[in-house]
Amino acid sequence: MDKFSFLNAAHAQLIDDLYQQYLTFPDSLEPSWKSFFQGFDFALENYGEEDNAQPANYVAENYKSGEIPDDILKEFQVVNLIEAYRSRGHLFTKTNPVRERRVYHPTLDIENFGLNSSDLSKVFNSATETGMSKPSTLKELISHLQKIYCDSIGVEYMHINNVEEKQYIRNWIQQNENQAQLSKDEKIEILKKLNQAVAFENYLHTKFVGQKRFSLEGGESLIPALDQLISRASKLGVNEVVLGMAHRGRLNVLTNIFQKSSKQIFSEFEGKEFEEDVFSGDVKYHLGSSKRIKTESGEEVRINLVPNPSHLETVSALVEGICRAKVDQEFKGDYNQILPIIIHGDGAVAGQGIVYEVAQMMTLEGYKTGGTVHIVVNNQVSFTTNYLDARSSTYCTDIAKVTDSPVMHVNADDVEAVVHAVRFAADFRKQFGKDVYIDLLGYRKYGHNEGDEPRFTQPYLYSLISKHQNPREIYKTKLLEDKTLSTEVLEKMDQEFKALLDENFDASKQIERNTMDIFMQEDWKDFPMDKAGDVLKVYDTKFDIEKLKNLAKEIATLPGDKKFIKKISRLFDNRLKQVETDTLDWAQGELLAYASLLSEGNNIRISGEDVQRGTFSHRHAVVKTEDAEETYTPLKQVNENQKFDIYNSHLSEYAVLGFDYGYAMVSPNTLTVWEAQFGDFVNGAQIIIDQYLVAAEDKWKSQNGLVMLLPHGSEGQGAEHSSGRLERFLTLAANENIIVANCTTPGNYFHLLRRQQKFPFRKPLIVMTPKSLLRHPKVISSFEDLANGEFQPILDDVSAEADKIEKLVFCSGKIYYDLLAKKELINDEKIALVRFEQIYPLQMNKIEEILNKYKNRKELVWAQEEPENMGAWSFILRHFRDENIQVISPIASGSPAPGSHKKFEIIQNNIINRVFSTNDEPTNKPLTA
Ligand SMILES: Cc1ncc(C[n+]2csc(CCOP(=O)(O)OP(=O)(O)O)c2C)c(N)n1
Ligand SMILES: [Mg+2]
Repeated sequence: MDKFSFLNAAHAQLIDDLYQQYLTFPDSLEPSWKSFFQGFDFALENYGEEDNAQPANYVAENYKSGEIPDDILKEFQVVNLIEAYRSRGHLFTKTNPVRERRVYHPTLDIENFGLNSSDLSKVFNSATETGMSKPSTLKELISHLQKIYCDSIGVEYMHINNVEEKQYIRNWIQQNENQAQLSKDEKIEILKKLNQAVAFENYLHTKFVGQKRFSLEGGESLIPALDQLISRASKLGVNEVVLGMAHRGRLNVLTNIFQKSSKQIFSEFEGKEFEEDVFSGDVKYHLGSSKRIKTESGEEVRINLVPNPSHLETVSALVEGICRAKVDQEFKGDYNQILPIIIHGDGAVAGQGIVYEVAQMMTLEGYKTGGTVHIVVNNQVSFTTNYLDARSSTYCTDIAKVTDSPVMHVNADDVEAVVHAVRFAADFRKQFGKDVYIDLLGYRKYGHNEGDEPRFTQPYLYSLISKHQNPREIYKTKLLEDKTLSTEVLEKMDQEFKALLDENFDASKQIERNTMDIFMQEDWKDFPMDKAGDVLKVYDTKFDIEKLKNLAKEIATLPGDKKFIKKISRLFDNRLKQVETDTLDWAQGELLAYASLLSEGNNIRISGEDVQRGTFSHRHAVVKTEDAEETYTPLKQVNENQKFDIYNSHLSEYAVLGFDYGYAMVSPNTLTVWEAQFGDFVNGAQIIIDQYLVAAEDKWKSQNGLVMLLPHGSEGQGAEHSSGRLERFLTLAANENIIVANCTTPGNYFHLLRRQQKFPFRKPLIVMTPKSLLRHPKVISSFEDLANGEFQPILDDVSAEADKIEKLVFCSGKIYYDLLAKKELINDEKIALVRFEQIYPLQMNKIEEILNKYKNRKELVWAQEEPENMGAWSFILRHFRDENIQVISPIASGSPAPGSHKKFEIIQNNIINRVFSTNDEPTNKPLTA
């Protein structure tokens, strides 16, 4: 490296400009430039001449003429060295407990900065820039920088663009040379937690040989880390912690942080079932928990571990949603009272895309949570895959760069450094409300699980690991050496904990059956789990008609003192006209459901891509003034005591659905709605649906009232944008785990949404929502329908004379209006069109009644516009095994809809004609276009 490269690169004008900036706002400059000019000022003060007081001139002229005094040049070079420690020091740390780190170039050797060993004893002023109290020798300075930047903690923060944040971090780590300062009591507490972590794993290892537990061994310092993070955060005002983590170390966290009795955990290892047979339960390392604990310093904190599926990283979106719900509802907008913590594996955090989707939520108005502390249990391996095959980025935590978040890479064997790092995380998060990452660099003592042989794939690494002391032994030795504790005290601590485990092991044998620890049970006490069948009961969703009319007028009226674009004014005028003429369209049905629920004391949250306006421009829940783009949200005016929040999300389905599912998980009194742009995009979030939405009640007794709106229906828009994948939801429906609806009237939609909040329990509701029906002249309801009606899962054909009906047609959704148009066109009297407005659970008694009523029918048909292998047909067939029911649909297909509009019309007409055909062609034959 050219020893003067830093100076050579300097462009004279640029330097002058920057110097002026430095003189006015020194903190607005990149730290390297700031240091440069500080060095320059220093040099000027000591060696400069008045008429040459421009840094660029000074450097350029003197460098050219070779007249810069050597001392000044050296000072600049030392400034460069300091900057290099700050920006690259993390590459040269002692953070890997079991193997040598990769070598990065250029190194921090002083020769790379134009310095040499003869400079080591020289005194440099710039040392004071690094927190040293006075100018110091280069040797002292390097030792100081090594401690701050290259010891057990590597700090990455120079990528952050905000100068204030960088300055804060620099000051924080410069105190006490970035080494933990702990009292004797604190050290004992840390050892106690480490002891518990190690002893717990050892115990399971010997008592339940070869059983899967996903041991934390090699990363046990996670336990004191969490303990100290929670204490520090609670001292800073946090009252509640929400933790998301995967398999690794979860049992240890449940026992040693969540105080779940090891007796219960041991009994689960013994295979004791949960008490309630109706729940299928889940493996022990997926269960959640909620507890109130007291920290060492006496603060009470509520801590929650979110139940999670095997799918790595999925839980992180829920953690954020849960925290946000608590901020909105319980902590009245104060983000400092709750702390989200996400624990990742090194493989998962680098590999799973949802990590990025969640990271992007950090400052978004509708999704922020005041900063998340991320801890990566980095055991340098992912199942059998080496880190070099697990990512292209330097660090597994490089996602931190996306949000300008600091990272601390810590040697997990140095538990004091680990504690120091998490304290930093709590402080930084509190100060700036941003994410922080802790990369806990350890190893994995055994295979991926305890039955695996790690030497198949990493024989050399595991030969090193097998000889490596565990972090407890390392810390004990340290405490003995620095005389914090005596051998006797240490042994007593070990024995006490071992005795406790023995006692619990014996007691676990007595347990007959276990009770499941329910996540956030306190929030659900008013919603006891109800038995199957309740969804089909009638719930009173009526609403006073006069009040409803007033609400309708209120939300259709724009403020007179604000100016909106013409189209908006017209749209709202039209809404008022609908109110006057008692012809309410789909949007009014939806908005009035929200307005009435708000006025009854519910909160509402709606989120998804472009939901404020609505993808199809029907909702306009938020409008903007013409000149200033000031927002006006009519529904916010309805009830000042309730929240109506509607947020356009970032372009993510997986994380946002996970977030909103999490939100609803703790918000029974908030109608929480997520809308897909088009129904087919829901498949990007399939993991949330499969692992949580349909299964959480079974696995963890967790209720959730989330509403999913999925625009659905063939309208000739091409192969996509037609399907909310109704068939998938129906395949996943069982034991009333979800409700699936496809309504055809604004009135029924109004009652469907209101019913969500009237149930004495909560169930996810999936609605296939319309597109063209939003403006269809027949898709209107009256105030009477809304105010005095109820949700009707099945709509019989009111125009049909039962005795005349020869063909009974069951259908659902938009196709009904196409069929109706044809029926009216040909004045048909032999066909009855019955709509399934709620497809799951089916209202079988009503259907039976209908089947009996049309006793002269010769044919029973299910008509759908989805291809035969999609839509509801398979589900219908399963439910009408004993009826001779036939299908009329497009033929089975790999894609949900035809590519061209023309083809769509042919197919759609074909189906309609088929339903009304009087010829003898059997209707069970698939139709081709
Ligand atoms: C989405 C997903 N893909 C694959 C798996 C299977 N799997 C379970 S653990 C694991 C390795 C995880 O590695 P890492 O994140 O480093 O965590 P560790 O087990 O090392 O603690 C894999 C691939 C999974 N659980 N989830
Ligand atoms: Mg790993």
